[in-house]
Formats: sequence, structure tokens, C-alpha cells
Amino acid sequence: MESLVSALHAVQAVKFGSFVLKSGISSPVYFDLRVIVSHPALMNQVSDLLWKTANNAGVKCSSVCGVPYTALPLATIICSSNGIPMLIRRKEAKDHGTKRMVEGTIIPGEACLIIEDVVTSGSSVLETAQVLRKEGLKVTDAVVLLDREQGGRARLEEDGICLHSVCSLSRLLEILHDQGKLDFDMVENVKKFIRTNASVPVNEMINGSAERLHNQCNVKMHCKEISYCARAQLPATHPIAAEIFKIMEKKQTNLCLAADVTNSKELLQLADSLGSEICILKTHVDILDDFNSDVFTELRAIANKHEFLIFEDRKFADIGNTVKHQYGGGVYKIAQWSDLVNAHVVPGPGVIKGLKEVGMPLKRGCLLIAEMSSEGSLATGDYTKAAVKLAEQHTDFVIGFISSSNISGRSEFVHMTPGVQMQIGVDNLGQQYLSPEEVINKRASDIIIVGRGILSAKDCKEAARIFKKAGWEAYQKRLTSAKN
Ligand code: 5BU
Repeated sequence: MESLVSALHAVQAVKFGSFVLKSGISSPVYFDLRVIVSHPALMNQVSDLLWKTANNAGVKCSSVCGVPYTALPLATIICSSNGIPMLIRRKEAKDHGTKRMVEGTIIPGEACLIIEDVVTSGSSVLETAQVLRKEGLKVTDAVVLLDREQGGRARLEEDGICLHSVCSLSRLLEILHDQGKLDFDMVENVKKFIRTNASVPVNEMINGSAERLHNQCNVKMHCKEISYCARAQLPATHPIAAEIFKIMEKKQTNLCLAADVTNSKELLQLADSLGSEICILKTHVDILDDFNSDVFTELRAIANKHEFLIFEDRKFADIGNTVKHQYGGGVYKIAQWSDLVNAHVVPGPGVIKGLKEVGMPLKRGCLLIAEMSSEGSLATGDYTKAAVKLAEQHTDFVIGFISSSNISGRSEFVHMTPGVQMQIGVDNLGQQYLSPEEVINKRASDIIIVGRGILSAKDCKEAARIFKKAGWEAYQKRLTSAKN
């Protein structure tokens, strides 16, 4: 192990210093295991250790498949040296001929072992497992060179895959420290970075500053690589955000209904009939003509029945002491029935602190309004960045943002985007619309908030299904393209 780690360090497959990643974040560590293909002795050593690790764990398999591309040549060496049949997973089906996704002789029912270079969230192993399983193969084990210890093992276990790793990131740091190649501060620095940037892939570096990337495009892309489900498990994810991610994955929906109706009965009917299609129902309690507190007791029961959360779009924007009363008291007693609320950041941190006093004991969460969908909104640029900073300082209560894209680049935060219709456009009062594909795939936001796109349709249920499907397909496309 010591010689392997030393060799990986020598060929710069693992580097330490200061790197600007593709995500725009500055990282003290950088992995590039692709370079090992240029070092035949190292390739043999890595392949040998991968195979030994699987054998020592008692893994039995009839074939081996490497996750494309880095692990492909490793799988080839393993198969060739040990006389094991290999399978190749295609990244895309051939557009002519057999249209196969897996090349090689497939014997349904037989076990195939997956080989991978690095595991972060486990999503690429999972994707390969899904393709192999579709062909009738059994996938119960995967062996990886480096486990970054960021939730991948647990995620794979959930899917019935046992992960065996040659080396963990903490062991690698320990060895390099013992060899005098890393000082204590750097070891601690990397550990801290990995802990607080759980989902950031540190194998995609750009030349240029984070600032420049941020200015070019307000979308931080690294959230793209991991699923809602994996994000639910990140240590930094707030329990309410985790619940949202889990509901999204379970119900396969990233649709939030903006239930902008003025009659209580209509609100309850809408919630019950569309409840199965949504992950969150957003209310404006102060537009109800006939509010009474029983409505929200009933709404909560419907939310439990269909498994969605309730988000009161109250947009608090006052000093801490006032918002405390507005949130917990008054006629509406919002904190009693709403899982989520949102706040403008214009008053500064006091608004969050005030809301927190009421919301935290009730285990509620808060979204900060970092951007708005309306034409000419002033919530842009430095204001948006300040909102992200405030969220980072209050992660015990703030679970994410209202924004037009993934503005934080942090996988533990939820990004919700209003102003969504199937077609791009503007209403007569300056509401601007983007499509689900634009919001979820291109801008890497997490949840589409749709009001009139559904409410004005002849068949609201059918319209909700269409948005649900479009939002989910855009999400799957994003996950797939992040891996290619
Ligand atoms: P629409 O019918 O899909 O346009 O409704 C959008 C909903 O989202 C509506 O309830 C607004 O109050 C809410 N909204 C928004 O449109 N834009 C924003 O920036 C914020 C909330 Br914050």
C-alpha cells in the first residue's frame, strides 16, 4: 500500500496545493487517476491490488466490467492476467447494428464484478450496475482503488452493492504524512475541505479563477454529479433538505406546485388531487378569502397522505423581532403548519436569526431569496453572493435558495426556481418564464415551482404530470451528461 500511494503521488495522480476546480471552487487536493495509463508498472500494480482486494473479500464473479473510461484498461489487465471474461459497458448505445449497451458474452444470472478508480457518491458505479442488471447480470460487488469516503459506500449498499476499496482517502493522507510528503496542516486542510465540500469532484480542474467562471455563468455545476438521493445522505444536508431529496427520489418528482388559489376548498382539492405528482406544495396563505386554521390542519393531513412538504411563500423581510411574530403568531401561525418558509436577505442576518428562534424548535427550514424571477429584479450579482454567504453561516436553519439556477454549487443546499412554464416567455406583469429543461438540466437547479402553468390548464392533473415528467427527465439528463 505504501509503495502504491507513493507511486500515485510521484506520477501526480494525487496532487496537493491550490487548485481551481471546474466547479469554480478552490481545492487543496486534486485527483487525476487517468494519468496512470502512461505508467505500465503502476497499471499492473493497481490492477493486481484491485483483484487481490476483491479476492480477500471473498467476492465470486464470472466476469469483470470496468466503469468507463479510466477503469476500462484496469479491468482489461485483471481479466487478461487472471483468465476472467471481461464485459465492456458502452457509454452510449451504437446507433447502428446491435444497439447493445454491453459488449461481450452475457450469461444472465451470472455475477459481474465492477471495477472503478475513484468513488465519491457512487453514482457512476451505480449507473454501470444498472446497465449490467438490465442485461440480467447479478451485480453485488464493486472494487475501487480510492474511496473518498463521501457517502458512496452507503449509497451503493442501499442498492445491494458491497464496495471494497484498496485505499481510503484518510489512509492515503496518513501514508503520505508518514512518508514526509505531506505536512500535518495540509492533511487537516484536505480533510476539512472534503468534509465541507462533500460532493465536489476534485478531478476536474480549470485554468483560470473561480471568479471568472462565476461571472461567465452563474451556475455552479458540481452538484450535477450526484443524485438527490445521495445528497440526502451528505453529512452537511439539513434534515428538512434531506427529507425533500428523499421524497423527490421516491416519488420521482422535482415539481413544486404554486397553489395560488383564493378559496380554501379549492386549495384542499388541488392538494389532494395533485399531491401524488409533487414534492412540495407552496402556499400564499394571505390570498385566501376564507382562511381559518382548520384548513391547514386538513392540508397537513393531505401532505402526510401524499408525502409532500408545505412551503409558505411568505417572503419575510423585516427585523428579527418583527419576523418572529409574523412567523409564529398573528392569525396565520405559519410556523405551526408550514415545513418551509422563505426570507429576503435585505435586512441582513437578523431576519434569519429571528425566524430561527421560532422555526428551529419546530424543526422547520428556511430558503433565502437570492434571486427573483421578475423582470428587472435587483437581487443579482453581489446581492445573490451575499445571500449564499448568509446561508453558509446559518446552515442549522437555512436549507437553500430561491434562485434561477444552482447559485451556491453546494450539494447540501436545495435550489428552487419559480417562473417555470413549458415555453420561455413573460406575463403582462413581468413574470419571466423558463422551461423545466432549462432550469433543471442547463441551470442545475433542483426544483421547479409551477403555478399558472398547471392551474390555468384545462386538466390540472394532466398538466402536473407533464411538468413532473419534464422536470424529472431534465434531472436524469443532467446526471447522465455530468458523467460523460
Ligand atoms: P406562476 O403562476 O408559475 O408564475 O407562479 C409563480 C409562483 O412563485 C407565485 O406564487 C409567485 O409568488 C412565486 N414566486 C415567483 O414567481 N418569483 C419569485 O421570484 C418568487 C416567488 Br421568490
